[in-house]
Amino acid sequence: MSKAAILRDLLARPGLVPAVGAHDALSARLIEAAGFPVVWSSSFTVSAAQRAMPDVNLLTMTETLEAAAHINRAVGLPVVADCDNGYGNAVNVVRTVEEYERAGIAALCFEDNVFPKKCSLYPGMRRELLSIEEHAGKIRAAKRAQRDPATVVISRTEALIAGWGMNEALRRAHAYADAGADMILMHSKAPTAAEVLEFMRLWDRPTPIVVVPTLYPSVTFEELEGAGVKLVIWANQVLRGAVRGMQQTLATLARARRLSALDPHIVTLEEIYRHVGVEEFKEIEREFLPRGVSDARAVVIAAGSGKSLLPLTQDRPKCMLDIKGRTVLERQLETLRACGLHEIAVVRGYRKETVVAPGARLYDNDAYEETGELASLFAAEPELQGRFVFLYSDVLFERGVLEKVLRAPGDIVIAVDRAWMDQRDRLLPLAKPVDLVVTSDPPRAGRRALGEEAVDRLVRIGQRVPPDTAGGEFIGLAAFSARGAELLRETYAHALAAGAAPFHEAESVRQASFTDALQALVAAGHPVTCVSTYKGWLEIDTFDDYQRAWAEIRS
Ligand code: SPV
Ligand code: MG
Repeated sequence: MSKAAILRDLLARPGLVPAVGAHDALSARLIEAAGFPVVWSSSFTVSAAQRAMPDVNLLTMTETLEAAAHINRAVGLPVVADCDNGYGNAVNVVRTVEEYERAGIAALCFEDNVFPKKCSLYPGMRRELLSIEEHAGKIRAAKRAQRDPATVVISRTEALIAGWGMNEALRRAHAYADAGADMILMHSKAPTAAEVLEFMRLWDRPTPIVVVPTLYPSVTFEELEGAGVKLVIWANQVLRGAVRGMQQTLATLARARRLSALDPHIVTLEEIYRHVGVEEFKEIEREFLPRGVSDARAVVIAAGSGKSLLPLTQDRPKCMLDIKGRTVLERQLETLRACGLHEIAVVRGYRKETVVAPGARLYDNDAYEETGELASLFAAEPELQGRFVFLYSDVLFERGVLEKVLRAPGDIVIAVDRAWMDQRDRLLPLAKPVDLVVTSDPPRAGRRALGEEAVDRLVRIGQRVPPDTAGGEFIGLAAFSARGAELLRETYAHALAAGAAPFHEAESVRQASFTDALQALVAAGHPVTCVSTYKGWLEIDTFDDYQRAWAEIRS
């Protein structure tokens, strides 16, 4: 059903139909949201709002059409377009009808002003009207030009506006109805509705009547309806309300010079997002854009006190330690950004005021003394929606390691260093706790995996994994898909609700490490993919590590 047919349908019902004037696409959308059935694309408000110009035919047909087309596209409602005097003679009217119909406009209104016209509302103007014959010819031309039989052609007479009297108004209305106009707009500048109501009493044709009560604003909907008017156009009040709103906003801003002073007077950003369809846009992105890393976030867990590095960590957490002029955290953020991850969150705890993380969102786990990494991760729960990367704040890794993790298939992916297998004998007995990993299909010891690797799944992870069974070391880097993130949230919520104690290697869920959550995911039957790396990372957990970092990092 064309919008013209929708409009015809509306007009065929008994009673008066209101049309509200829009000056742009957003105002049209607000008119629709407020429940009005028809939009008037007004030359007065479009000239004022879009060009700050008087309504005197300064805008061309194509400019006016562009405005009407934007308005029309923004709403599902039929639009009645103010086409002034058709921008010339009957020849111009034909092109106007063709172009407006192509843009999906339901109705076109042509007034019998000469070109260039002057807005009907301006006081103290000498007015000239076309001859009845010439305007009737334009209406016949418009009716013949329309392709959609439902398109509504409104013929407007300015006889009363020009002060030419009721008889001339009636003569013109009759002639235009005879020329085939679907509706007659009888404009009036009288201060009351008396003139228009008198016209309605004298009107003896079936052609329905349109009015614009701008200058006789106290007339009620019911009075017009009772008089048999079919369409009332509330033409410019939305713009005038908007101007008042803008002036008040500006006056408040000039006075307060602080944006929050405006809060009670302006709509929220969210409201604008709603009107312009930001959610729909996101939905399209989610559904159709290739999944790059740019939609992924990173969450760095930096809440712990780093006791193993005292006294270096007396006044700052480990991530704030300096290595050759840059902090560990700065280096991490650099690697993340180099891999296209720009949405970064850092969870602080110990000496949180010293954490400097430019461009990252900060979350706090103030209970860092009594809780574990998992609680810190969930301090940033809003970030755990959609794809995200997890990392400890005390590991530095090469970009290639992160890229490999991001490329790997699977909803939950962790990086496992296989160099462990070569070094195992040298490292035993372990001088410090290590997150050891048992996987389903580890590469053979001493062989660095090349090319396509078999899919290797996590079987067991933690610091209590017997070293002789371990096939690698977890490096503190993991990636979750949107589904993986959901599984993690569910697993955590479930463990919390069950009050699981112990929770894998931890005494309780509150004290759990990230690896306990991974073990819980495996236990619940969710596959965790292990991506092999061979060194390419270092951890800063002990003073030895810190010294090694200084030695190994070149710049
Ligand atoms: C308009 O809104 O542009 C109109 C109505 O044509 S009036 O301003 O009253 O002429
Ligand atoms: Mg107009």
